[in-house]
Amino acid sequence: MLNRFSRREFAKLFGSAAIVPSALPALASVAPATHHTAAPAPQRFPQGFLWGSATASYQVEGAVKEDGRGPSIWDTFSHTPGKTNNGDTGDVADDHYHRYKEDVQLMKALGLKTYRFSVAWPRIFPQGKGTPNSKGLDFYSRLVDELLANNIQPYCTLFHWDLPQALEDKGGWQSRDTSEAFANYAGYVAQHLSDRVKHFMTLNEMRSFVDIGYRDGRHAPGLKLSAGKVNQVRHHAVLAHGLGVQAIRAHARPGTRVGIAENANSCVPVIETPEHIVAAAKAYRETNAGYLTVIMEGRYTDAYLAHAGADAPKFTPEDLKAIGSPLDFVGINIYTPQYVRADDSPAGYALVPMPASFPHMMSSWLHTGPEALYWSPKLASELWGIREIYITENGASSSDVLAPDGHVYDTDRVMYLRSYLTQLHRAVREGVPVKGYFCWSLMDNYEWADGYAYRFGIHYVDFKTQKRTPKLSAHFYREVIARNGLA
Ligand code: GBH
Repeated sequence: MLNRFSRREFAKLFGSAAIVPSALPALASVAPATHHTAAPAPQRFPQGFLWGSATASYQVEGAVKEDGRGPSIWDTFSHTPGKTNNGDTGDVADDHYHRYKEDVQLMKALGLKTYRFSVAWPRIFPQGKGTPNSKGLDFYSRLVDELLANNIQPYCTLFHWDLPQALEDKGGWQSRDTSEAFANYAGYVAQHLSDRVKHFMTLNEMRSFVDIGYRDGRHAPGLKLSAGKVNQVRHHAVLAHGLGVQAIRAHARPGTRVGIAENANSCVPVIETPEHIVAAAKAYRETNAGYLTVIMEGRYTDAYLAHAGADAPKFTPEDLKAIGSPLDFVGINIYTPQYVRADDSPAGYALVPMPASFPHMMSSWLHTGPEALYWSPKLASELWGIREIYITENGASSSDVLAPDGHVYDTDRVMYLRSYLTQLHRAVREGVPVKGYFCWSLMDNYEWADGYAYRFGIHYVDFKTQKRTPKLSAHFYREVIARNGLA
């Protein structure tokens, strides 16, 4: 069965040379496993594959008023009655700000090669811009030192949704000034940490904070803007990314690598036949048009602009140039599949809704479709010729309980991870250039509007005592890392 398409097919489909990069190394290296010397044994990953885990500042740190941190939109939102499950806030969270050394020991016990954390912008610039707060930077400097002392490579995200409230008060992501303030902040952090941090990601999941925060109102800042305004917010998000890339390159040490962590819509062909695969590729490009696609191609697709019509964002050619800045790597967060089928419509594809019976994890949105971990990096690398991809998040919520013997038997999370990693292995074996994988999350934490009831950790956290307990999934992941594979 044909499970990839040729360069000629791409050219025919999309026409433009911009998206049929002459390199297309991925295609050339998508060869039968026997030709791929990097993966020596079945179910083993290439030597040096980076096994990691991820967290985000507001979800784990706590200490929201410490060492000069300014308020973020999530402090405001979570303290607004009725906005979060049980009224939960990130005031204390995992108290990671004080317990980071203990948490690095959890990572070490797992055998992690890398750890992805985010910097809280309001710790560095309490007002969003202006005078930096050195005590804020000190925390991340201590964390980075602790990681390196334990042989764990730091991967640093610069924005994981905790926008300084002072900027929101001036329009937040509705204002272009926020994109510029982000670039200034990103350059500052890169300047000060790039002596030890070699990988930076600009923004985490633009799709989430734009659509859920500014359109649906279920995340901070809780706005329900009109389509035109949301399109402008989305443009400012990708612009912040682009200006951020430029600022990092201008201020970081040479050799610093810059990328992004985006939750691309993970299109999966309903059946792996050529027609559905081609449809999935078209859908991948169009349903990510306002995010990953404009970043990879430096232009909005015709269909995106046509669909927006009078609501299209305002932008300049310079904006697009910044947005399309070449990246050293692309991070993709992958949780659920979006099934796609071929269709006779002009678009050539149709999105297939999930049947009510489709299996999901504790979070009802988290449909369990492991092939997403195969198709998303594969389509991204083939569409845009990306040479270095990381799965910057993948994981699952489970209704974990501490058993009387003190263990947490999260067999469903183990099943989830095993089946997803099997698909990731399939991609890597075929030559899709995935270089690392970050499990979400190292430990249970503040799951945004869902509060503390939804646990994504591979370590169980007792939020009364802050005790961490490795779950069955942590033991499973440790075994995967130790053997660099699944079998
Ligand atoms: C990631 O989002 C985030 O980066 C991370 O911070 C988070 O903890 C983790 O995943 C687990 O959720 O309320 O029904 O509209 C994953 C993508 C997008 C999934 C928003 C949840 C909200 C579902 N998320 N979505 S709903």
